[in-house]
Amino acid sequence: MKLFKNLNFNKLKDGLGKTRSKIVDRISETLSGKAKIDENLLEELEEILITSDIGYDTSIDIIDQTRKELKKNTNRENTDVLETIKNELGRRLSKYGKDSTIEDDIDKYKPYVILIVGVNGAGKTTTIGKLAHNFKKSGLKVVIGAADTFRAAANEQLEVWAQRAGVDIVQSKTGADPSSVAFDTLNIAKNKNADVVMIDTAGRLHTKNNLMEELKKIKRVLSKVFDYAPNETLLVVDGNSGQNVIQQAKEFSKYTELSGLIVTKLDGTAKGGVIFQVSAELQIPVRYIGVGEGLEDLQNFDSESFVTALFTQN
Ligand SMILES: Nc1nc2c(ncn2[C@@H]2O[C@H](COP(=O)(O)OP(=O)(O)OP(=O)(O)O)[C@@H](O)[C@H]2O)c(=O)[nH]1
Ligand SMILES: [Mg+2]
Repeated sequence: MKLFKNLNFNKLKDGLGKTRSKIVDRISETLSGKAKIDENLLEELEEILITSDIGYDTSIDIIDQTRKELKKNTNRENTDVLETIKNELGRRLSKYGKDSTIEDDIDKYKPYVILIVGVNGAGKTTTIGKLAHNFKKSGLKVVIGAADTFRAAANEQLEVWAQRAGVDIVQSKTGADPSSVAFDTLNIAKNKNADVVMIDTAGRLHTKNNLMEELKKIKRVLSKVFDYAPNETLLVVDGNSGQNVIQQAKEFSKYTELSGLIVTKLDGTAKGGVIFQVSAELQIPVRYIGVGEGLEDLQNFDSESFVTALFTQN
């Protein structure tokens, strides 16, 4: 099935403005006017990468590759260092999740079940609203479950998003067992013959053991209705969190197997470089990225477009 994929290059390019200044502009400035690319210059570039949330190991590795490229080329002045760094970054980003996307697999299950997890305020509920909108636009029947029963306002917030997207929502009282909401949601989705189910969960600190155990219970309950469920457990992380994103992702994956990442708020942050690090460290794909607060602002993640957008000056 050919599904609608939301990818607006200009919006992505604009959204990545601050990250571009931090990475690409600094590299360009360092390179500009330098006739000779020597070891000092390479070290300067390495430092720029390390301080751009790309991660220490990745940064060292990229400069090593650049060094090798330079050695290969007898005429060093002709080596486009910026282009080499761009290619190296792109290569790392495209390593995971190239084979298939959620959109490719969604019609293989009915319903396709997506569990959304993450720390407080990462953007889970907003992302579910935007994703529901994208799926609906593709002609899919969507049901979302409000398994964040922790916060009083959580139901209302998800309900507003469900209305905006024009999809069904299943909810319960504040304080209800999140697993029971998840269970009801899947049964209702079954009766309605829905194509996709998304389960919203309460924000939880990865350091709180009992809350992390609760996620396991939600998963067990989902698999009681459909033995294959959930198809996806997506961790939502806030791009502004920089290095904390890595820590969160590692901790969550200790408790629950994650199938992919959603990185939000890339529009306002200079720390977008973290996307190069998180996928490599966790060895799972980035599936979607948030580039704003509106209904249209969740894009399918495509590594090539991301790197091109990041390296495109106006
Ligand atoms: N600029 C921008 N803001 C975003 C994006 N995604 C989410 N937000 C904002 O981030 C804030 C938190 O979003 P929520 O969706 O409520 O986050 P949550 O993870 O559900 O939060 P809890 O349920 O409290 O854990 C809201 O003000 C959103 O509008 C994004 O891609 N860009
Ligand atoms: Mg929420």
